[in-house]
Amino acid sequence: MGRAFVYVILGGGVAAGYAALEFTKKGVSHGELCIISEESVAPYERPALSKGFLLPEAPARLPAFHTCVGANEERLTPKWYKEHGIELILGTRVKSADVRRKTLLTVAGETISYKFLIIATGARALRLEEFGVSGSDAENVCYLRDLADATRLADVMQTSTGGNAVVIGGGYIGMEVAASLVINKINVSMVFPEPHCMGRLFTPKIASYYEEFYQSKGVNFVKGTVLSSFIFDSEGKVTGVNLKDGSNLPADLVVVGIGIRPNTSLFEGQLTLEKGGIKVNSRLQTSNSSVYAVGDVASFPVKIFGESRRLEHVDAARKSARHAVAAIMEPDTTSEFDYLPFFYSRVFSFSWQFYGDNLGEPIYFGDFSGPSFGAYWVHKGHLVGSFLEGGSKEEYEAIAKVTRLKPAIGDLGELERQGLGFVVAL
Ligand code: FAD
Ligand code: NAD
Ligand code: ISD
Repeated sequence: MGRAFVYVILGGGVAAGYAALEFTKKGVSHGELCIISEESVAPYERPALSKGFLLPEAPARLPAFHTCVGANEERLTPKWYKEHGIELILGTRVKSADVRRKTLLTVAGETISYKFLIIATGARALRLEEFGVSGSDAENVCYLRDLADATRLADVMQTSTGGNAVVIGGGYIGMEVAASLVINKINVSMVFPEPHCMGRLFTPKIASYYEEFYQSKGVNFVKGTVLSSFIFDSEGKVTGVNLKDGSNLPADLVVVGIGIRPNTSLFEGQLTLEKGGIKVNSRLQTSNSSVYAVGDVASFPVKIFGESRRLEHVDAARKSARHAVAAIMEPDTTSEFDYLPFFYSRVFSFSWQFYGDNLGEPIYFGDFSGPSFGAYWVHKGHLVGSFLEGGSKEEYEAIAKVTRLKPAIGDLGELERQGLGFVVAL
């Protein structure tokens, strides 16, 4: 049993949706393209799951956040795919791939062949079991990667109002879900090993701004330790957590956000890997010329840094997907992917954006007791990264534009004095 397509997108997440839109813009014909996804719904904007989806009132629900609304583009509903002759093969896990034969084998036993493959398999959430702690399957222990996880989390949250939640991990999921839990009137303790939250991006000074606000909302930070075991009741429900520092915390609900692993396993031994992902060139092409990789799973050359990176953010997924499609459909006129890393988050009424790299010395500006402040990172005499909380559209555009230019900085004190004025003036 088998089907053949010219173009196959493996994975039905953010990158898949943006790739599909780009294929239609480049004139793909009906019946040429399919998306194979383990998920049972058409591609959607994953960022909504830790934000709008968890609101107590008028929460976001599909079809409202199908791609590509996150980039103010058309909303690609199942009807849209049908109208454009794009086959959505949903609820279907691919269990093996043969890049030499150009085939994928699904769990149901179907062979799907392609001329061009775009790997958009994203990543999976790391499990506590991988750190030697068992109990992730308990009914009130939640992870957050896909719609099924978010639906379960929202259900458990509803039955935990007024109770206690323990959030394991102080990264993006930890911070965004903790804010949602507070908004849902649940008491929150956050447990993570680092000395401050968002250790991959924030400096201690930036982190303390957000931590102080979370504390004012009742959040209890337990830093420098990790979970050692769960405490269960007689029915297998978690009632608390034991920590490595010897303390324990009560829990009606546990949310785990301890990082991800890219879904590369189908291609290990067949394609070149790098930095935990699938290595691609500046056309998003893997070591096999018929196979492209985009989004969280791809390690691609970031020209501005002069090295390859694997980025786990939605803007990179959207743009790498579009670029790969352009490289496939218009190979002669598509230039190399020249991407400026962009990360953002929204929690409570905060909203920040970051561009570039957080390397070198941070130079702070603005009012750290007020609604808008930021930082530049200066490395080897050049501005390489910019962070801004509470900026206007124009200010965010300005920090992005200037960061891309990597301007030489002779006088750090002058940069500090000019603050946001430095980028607005350029
Ligand atoms: P994904 O969107 O993860 O899609 C991968 C798809 O592949 C899934 O549909 C999966 O089921 C499918 N798949 C995997 N293996 C197989 C297989 N073998 N067979 C079939 N299908 C398969 N980034 C930001 O920049 N800002 C945010 O605010 C933000 N919020 C986020 C909130 C949450 C809750 C999460 C989980 C992530 C968030 N991110 C955010 C990160 C962002 O969503 C990811 O970077 C982005 O989704 C990556 O897109 P992708 O298409 O590469 O992978
Ligand atoms: P993360 O890498 O942002 O943070 C992981 C956190 O878990 C860190 O604080 C880390 O120290 C901690 N940790 C690691 N091992 C631990 C352990 N054994 N016990 C306790 N803590 C441990 O990952 P995440 O928060 O899980 O997010 C998952 C993915 O979703 C990431 O790719 C992230 O970029 C993405 N995401 C992005 C956004 C955004 O960009 N706004 C929002 C949500 C999710
Ligand atoms: O939080 C988000 C986000 O960043 C998106 O792209 O939600 C989505 C869409 O905006 C949902 O409408």
